[in-house]
Amino acid sequence: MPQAQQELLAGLESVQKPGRGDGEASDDKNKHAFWDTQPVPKLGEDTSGLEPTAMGPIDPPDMAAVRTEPYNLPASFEWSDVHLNDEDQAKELYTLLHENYVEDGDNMFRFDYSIEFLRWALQPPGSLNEWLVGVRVTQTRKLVAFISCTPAELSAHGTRVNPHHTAAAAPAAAEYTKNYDEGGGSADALPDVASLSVADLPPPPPAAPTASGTAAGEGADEEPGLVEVNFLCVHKKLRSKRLAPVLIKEITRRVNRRGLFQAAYTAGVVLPKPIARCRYWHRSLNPKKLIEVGFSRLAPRMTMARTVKLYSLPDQPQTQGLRPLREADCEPCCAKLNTFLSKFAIAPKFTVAEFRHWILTQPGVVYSYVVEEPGTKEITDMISFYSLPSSILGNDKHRKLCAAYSYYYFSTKTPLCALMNDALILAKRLEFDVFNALDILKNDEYLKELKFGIGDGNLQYYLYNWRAAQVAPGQVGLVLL
Ligand code: MYA
Repeated sequence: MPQAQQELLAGLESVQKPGRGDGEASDDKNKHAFWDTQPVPKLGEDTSGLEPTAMGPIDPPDMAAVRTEPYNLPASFEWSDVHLNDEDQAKELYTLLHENYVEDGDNMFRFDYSIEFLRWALQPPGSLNEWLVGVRVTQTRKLVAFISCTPAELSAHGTRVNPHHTAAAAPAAAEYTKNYDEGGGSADALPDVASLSVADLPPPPPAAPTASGTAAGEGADEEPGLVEVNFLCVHKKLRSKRLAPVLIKEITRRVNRRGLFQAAYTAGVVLPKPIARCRYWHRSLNPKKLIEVGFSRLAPRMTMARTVKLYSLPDQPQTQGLRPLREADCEPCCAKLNTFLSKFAIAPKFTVAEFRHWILTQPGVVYSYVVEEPGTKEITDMISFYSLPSSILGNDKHRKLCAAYSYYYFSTKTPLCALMNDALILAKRLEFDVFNALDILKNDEYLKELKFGIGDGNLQYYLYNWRAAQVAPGQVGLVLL
């Protein structure tokens, strides 16, 4: 790659889960009052060459030890499931995340998940309202913290991530002797409610549209093996008060009560202990805007005109037979996607109902396309990307950065580079400013070739209560939103 282009690409800033971007944790960073009490490998543990027999659950499933009562919150705060089918509650969650969720390291951008996106991400087949865990200020009803999970199926190194637990879910009451402030989880130092901004509080929410504990999405075909945890968020005014460990323990309890003891999640921060450390790459689609908002910078010796030319794309997709994915394609495409993903060490597996939910195009949320063989009508390839804008903080001219993120794909005939080039063209036509991709799956086959620039932080992948050998990014087949 020419030097100027290399410099330009290197200058791309990333909007991603915050990452330290450094290598190994120092001794101090190795101390984790909460995480050191959890069933996860220690940071210092060498998990690079684990034998298959050493992989599996860290703590055996023990339904009798699962606490039946919710963890205690400090006075003035209470648990409150979030019902996304209720417009007001959906808006409240949107606002909490819009104002408090993940920012880049320089606090220039903040993820701005849309309400429709949140419904898509949090209401797949088998989802439960009780797994959309909110914390409200009792007096004002303000939503100030959140954590969520959804059911999924995953294999790690060829083994299903599930301890083959067969006990009935949601068992009868059992005594649980631990209390939440063991293990660094105390949240008793929270500030008084009065210190929260309560000027624009919404009225108390109306009755929930579905009963707590009922499915929030359509029914899953099979019992899930684990959950995927996401959207952990604590209001900025409640930070560093040990509320996050309480949220994590409460969602763990609720998942355990349903008979599940494993989870997958990603974070920009380094915690004990990543199973993979991955990196975002960024492909400019609208370089002028990206430079104006400080997402990228003009490389030395590059003019704006040359930069725009460098990133220009054809108007139309180039692959013959490329068309939007249709409902009727879901069954064969689900099988092909599962086959493709099964080659990765960390591999999700979808039912057809889940495939339909996750992959069928929903404008403004997720976009999917297939290549159909003209003669046989067989689907040979698939690409998809999702829409995750970011708020641009403190810029008068531009308020929103429109980012497309590479999602699931398979390719059996068209070269991946050609497919992804079409994804860029389609994303550009949909007026995205940038196309992001992690270095997972087979993405390193196209990243440099298609002029992606490397981002500036890592995204760590984690498994909860499952010891497994650490893998390279190219062995990860899982995309978390
Ligand atoms: S990743 C996205 C996380 N969200 C954000 O980054 C949004 C902006 N930040 C915030 O809202 C807060 O800073 C958060 C921490 C909420 C992140 N994952 O309450 P604290 C540990 C896990 O005083 P706060 C996503 O959503 C930290 O190391 N732990 O801190 C996936 C420390 O523990 P230790 C984290 O800053 C979430 C403790 O929290 C994270 O006020 C997966 C401090 O607590 C993090 N991203 O709040 C969750 N950040 O002392 C795990 C900090 O030990 C799921 N911490 O170092 C586990 C599986 C559960 C289900 C199991 C089922 C079986």
